[in-house]
Amino acid sequence: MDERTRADGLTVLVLGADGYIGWPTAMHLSRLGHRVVAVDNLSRRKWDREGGTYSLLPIATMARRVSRWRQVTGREIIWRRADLRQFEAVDALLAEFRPAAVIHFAEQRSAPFSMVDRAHAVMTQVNNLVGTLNLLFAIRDRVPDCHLIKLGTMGEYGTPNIDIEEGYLDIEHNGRRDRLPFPKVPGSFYHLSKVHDSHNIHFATRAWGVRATDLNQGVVYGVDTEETALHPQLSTRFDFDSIWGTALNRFCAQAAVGEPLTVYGKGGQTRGFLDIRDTMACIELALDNPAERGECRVFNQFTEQFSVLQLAELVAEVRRQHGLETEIAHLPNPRVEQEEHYYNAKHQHLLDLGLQPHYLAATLLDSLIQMVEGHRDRVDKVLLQLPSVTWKGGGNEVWRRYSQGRTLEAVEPKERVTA
Ligand code: NAD
Ligand code: USQ
Repeated sequence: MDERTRADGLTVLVLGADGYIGWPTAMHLSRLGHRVVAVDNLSRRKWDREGGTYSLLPIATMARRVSRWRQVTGREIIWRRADLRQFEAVDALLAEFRPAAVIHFAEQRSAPFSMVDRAHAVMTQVNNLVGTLNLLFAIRDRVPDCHLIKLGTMGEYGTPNIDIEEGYLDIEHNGRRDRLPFPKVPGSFYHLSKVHDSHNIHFATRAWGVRATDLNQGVVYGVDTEETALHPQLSTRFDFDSIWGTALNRFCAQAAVGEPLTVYGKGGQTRGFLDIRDTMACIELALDNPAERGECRVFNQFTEQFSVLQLAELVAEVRRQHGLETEIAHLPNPRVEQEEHYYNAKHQHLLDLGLQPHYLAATLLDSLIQMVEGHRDRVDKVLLQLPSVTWKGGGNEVWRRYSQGRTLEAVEPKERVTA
């Protein structure tokens, strides 16, 4: 038995368990001795097919993942395909498993995807808001004591010219004082969906006494956790295209194949970041220290902040140590965002609970670049280039024409995805 296994394992639903963070979390909690129910509607694989995108690391099907997990560790992860937009499905899951905690990752999480056109904006907000609302009602009626751990995002705050607090701000206005939700000015219809979710969750805690932890997470990087490293069929995704790939993933992939690093605009856009191993640790800390009944706790979940240009320079420096020069290109910014701004976001609560961060190291960047090099035959350079999805809409027809002509099967044989 693993030395960290708990005797008092909880029943935990992991929603969005087929995703980049959801799958490692399901395994991590299973290894800790929790009874894990992994839930997903596989929409992300469908969105990949829609846009001709794919994970650089081959990912196994959920059925194969859970059977490999059982074979490697002797542990069970219960797998259920369900769509959070269908209330009956959510209600049935909570009635059947009566979880002590629900960890909710199951949303459309790409800012560019939400900005393709009206249909994608509507789909993103319906998917995210309806799923979370269904969950809140099912918790109220089936498991009122259950702890909801919801993944929000640091991008909910935007880039205000004041320090960003953890969820709430003490305000004095016209001689009166109050503690109110921090004002939010997000930068895409996706990020807005998270703000709307946060308001709905906050209301449910006040109205019904739901316990909630809203984790405003920064950009996550890395693919190796103790559990994903156990077997190639336990790998998680690595996205590198302009719709799903985050800037750091893209820079690592671009460096690996000798393409210029695509910094949008000046590159002064500053964000919070954390290692995927710290995401696991934060979820564990939230689970072990639940919110009170009626409490809507907000933790800013990141460990360091970097500007986009700093990240590009870090990647270029790692290559330089191998004697390789990397070009940093400043491309026209397809997004509407500040390219130079003040940024100082607090992130103390998780440290107070005991988080011990893994800071971004050159060795980790090097290993990510080497991982891409090991799969360079799977890198489609077109996906590395400047996106045709723009925040103002102009180029989005091009994206649609491009994506319609491509399928996942066209860029890689099906058996490699599901192997
Ligand atoms: P992902 O796209 O890899 O995974 C999300 C999963 O949710 C997918 O497998 C998808 O099929 C599933 N899903 C979506 N809608 C669903 C629905 N209606 N019913 C059931 N399943 C559904 O995303 P990720 O990178 O793992 O992110 C997980 C969560 O963390 C998201 O909520 C995201 O907003 C948040 N987050 C991610 C990052 C990051 O850097 N990846 C940073 C901050 C916050
Ligand atoms: N950027 C580049 N070059 C690229 C790609 C992006 O300069 O090739 C820039 C963007 O313009 C932006 C910054 O990098 O200023 C971050 O973009 P990103 O694509 O790395 O991340 P973002 O769109 O913010 O979204 C990601 C996840 C999302 C999560 C969010 C956390 O996809 O699910 O919510 O990070 S946060 O940024 O804190 O909101």
